[in-house]
Amino acid sequence: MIGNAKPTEISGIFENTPPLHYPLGMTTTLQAPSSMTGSDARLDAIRVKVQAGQRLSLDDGLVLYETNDVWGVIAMADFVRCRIHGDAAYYNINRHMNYSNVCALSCKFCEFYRKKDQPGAYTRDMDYIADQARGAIQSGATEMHIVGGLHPYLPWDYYPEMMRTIKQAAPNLHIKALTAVEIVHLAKIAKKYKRDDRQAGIRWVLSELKAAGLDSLPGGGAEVFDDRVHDEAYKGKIRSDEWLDVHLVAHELGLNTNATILYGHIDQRRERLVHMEILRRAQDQALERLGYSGENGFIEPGLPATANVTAPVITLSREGTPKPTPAMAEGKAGYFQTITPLPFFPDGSEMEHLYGPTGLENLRTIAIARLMLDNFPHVKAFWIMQTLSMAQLMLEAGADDIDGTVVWYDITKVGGSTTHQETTVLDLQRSIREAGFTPVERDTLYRRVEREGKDWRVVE
Ligand code: V47
Repeated sequence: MIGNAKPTEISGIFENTPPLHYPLGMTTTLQAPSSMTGSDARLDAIRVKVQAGQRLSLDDGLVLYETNDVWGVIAMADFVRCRIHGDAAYYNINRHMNYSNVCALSCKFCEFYRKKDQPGAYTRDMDYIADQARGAIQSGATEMHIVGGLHPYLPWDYYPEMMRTIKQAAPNLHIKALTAVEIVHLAKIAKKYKRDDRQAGIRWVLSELKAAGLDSLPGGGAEVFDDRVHDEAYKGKIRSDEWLDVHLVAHELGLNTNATILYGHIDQRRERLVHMEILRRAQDQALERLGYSGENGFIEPGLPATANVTAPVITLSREGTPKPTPAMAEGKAGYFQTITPLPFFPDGSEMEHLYGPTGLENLRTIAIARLMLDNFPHVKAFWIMQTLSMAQLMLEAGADDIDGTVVWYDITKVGGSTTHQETTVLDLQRSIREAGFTPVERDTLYRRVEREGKDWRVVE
């Protein structure tokens, strides 16, 4: 993008130069950057599918990972991103909070967890939690993002109490809390977990938490949906089938959720693509419930049983397809809002000997997530893990969201940072504008927010 000029201005200034970002609703042909045209003929067929909004196959995904023409891949992702979102790029004002870092598991990639009596172990009481909630609204936050370890001793009652405490202190604060892994753990400690009917226990937990104030689920804990990777890097954690059960039940209860993929450790690129395919089949199911009808699109043969293959194929990347909205879901169901690719950070983990992915691999993975997850409305470049500079570039590579002000973050400490990892609204907006997009403050459900100081309201 050139300066802050809008795409239409650019095409006006430089005749015959296609705009770098395609405004919402603009019909145009997808062009490879001229320097790259013809550099990898395998991308031509993929470009045709992308232009038509057709679903890409796993083999297409592998080409996107293997090609040297990474800028060709990025141009396609930018095209899809702009077809869905125009020049909008989202951020929010939020707070992350960890109620405890004590965890029964010892995942090899994780530097966050502590054992109960280990130095640095903490568990927050309700006074701390209420203080955090009050602090959040005083600074104008719309969302509290809460996760913790699988605490072996905290009683079930702690969790609904945490929801009620926050809502009492800050009634308008959206509570996005607890990964699928924690939800299954809670079903166990509440003695509601039934091996032969897992969804029943999950339903009980989510219904109770929703009644106490839970508004949506974050996407953590998905890692990579693959048994080999699971057994080597996070044995003991729930597998993909249970992670998907939690999100399915949450959707059925009308809660929106997010998804993640934690890549760049011992995973292989094909395993990442299978993970994405499993997620997009789960989203097909959620969108079908919302009333989207299917097409005869592509269905990958030979997927694990966790990928539901009975739902029709539904894409949002076709010209003119409406995005799902909370209003559409009202009374019907929830859906996946966002995919957040999380690059692995080795520091402080048991897998410290590994390198972690490079910047280019991160850019490529964001772009591929945008292209493969054709039915996810949003792709988030989480600036805390990607860095703000890379997140800014990722807005040009398929991402439409960079998360929020965050303030405290304890899961990863990139580049030796501490738990205080805060950015300002001005920095978020500046990064977005410089990338040629229009900053849009959103709430957790991606509704536009209008504000005066710390007072805000949803406008759509
Ligand atoms: O569940 C843990 C991952 C997740 C490491 O839903 C690591 O909007 C990289 O899920 N290197 C927590 N990743 C973060 C998360 C998230 C963040 C922002 C937004 C949303 C959302 C979700 O971080 C964990 C785990 O998968 N993680 N350790 C690591 N060393």
